Amino acid sequence: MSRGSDLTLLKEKLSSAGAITVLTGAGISADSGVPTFRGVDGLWRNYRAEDLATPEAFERDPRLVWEWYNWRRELIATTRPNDAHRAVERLERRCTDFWLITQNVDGLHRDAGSQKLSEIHGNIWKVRCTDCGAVEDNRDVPIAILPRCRRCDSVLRPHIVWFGESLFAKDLEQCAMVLRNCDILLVIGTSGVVYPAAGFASIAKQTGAFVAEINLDPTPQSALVDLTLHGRAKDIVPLLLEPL
Ligand code: BJW
Ligand code: ZN
Repeated sequence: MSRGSDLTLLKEKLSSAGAITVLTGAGISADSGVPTFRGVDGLWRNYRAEDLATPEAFERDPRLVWEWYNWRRELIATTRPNDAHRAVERLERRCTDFWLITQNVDGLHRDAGSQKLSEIHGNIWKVRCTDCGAVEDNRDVPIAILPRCRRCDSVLRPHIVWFGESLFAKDLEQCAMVLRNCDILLVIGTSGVVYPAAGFASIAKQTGAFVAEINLDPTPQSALVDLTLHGRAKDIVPLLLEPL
């Protein structure tokens, strides 16, 4: 099928869907200037996310991990939501049964006004005490290294889910519900290699949802989904909201 007829089909599906779930990854923020993890600009000082985003890396060298986050906080602080984030927010307003699952920690969906969302890997603008567990907002750029808890003076860490750590139970429960109950799942800008999110398209498919992927390139999920639109999220997602 041509891209034009795929686009029309997806628009028809969206306009008749009762429940819509959207899953986003780094690709949706790439158009705002946030580097993706597995793209050419995903390295920092030759480290990959897998080298730094682990509890072991933080235990070994918390300063190094915080320096990486400082670099990312500086970069993300200068970015703004793009047309794709804004279109996802408009979809939320248009559909009463809507949920957004984002793997992104940059907060750009919230900045665009999205409210019905789970940030399943956390948020770069929140910190958590490694001892008492208190979570608080922190927008310092740069953040003082090493940042310390105001309550107990222990070291703070980013409130982010690292490799080998479980996602928060409330997020997993919410995801299970919205994946099982949706009529359509839109998967936007994720490489589909990091679990558990990499399994979400398959869960929605098994329970009868129509699953569509929007990505620059094919992914491991492409064979499983009902339809793929190749291109930039900022160009394609707004088209989905145009009149049929
Ligand atoms: C565009 C575009 C444009 C570009 N428009 N598109 C085997 C089975 C199951 C699990 C595991 C397993 N082996 C290991 C695991 C566990 C592990 C895992 O999945 N590892 C894989 C690498 C294999 N998962 C975990 O540890 C998770 N916890 C968990 O599973 O707990 C239970 C458990 C533990 C241990 C063992 C088994 C079970 C936690 C995962 C937390 C991930 N956190 C990170 C880092 C956070 C650091 C930070 O941000 O500060 O989250 S990893 C990193 O990847 C980040 C992202 O959210 C995540 C996903 O990446 P994403 O969004 O897909 O980005 P990219 O760069 O990969 O892709 C971008 C895509 O966009 C590409 O496709 C481009 O083409 C596209 N694109 N420009 C449209 N303009
Ligand atoms: Zn504390």
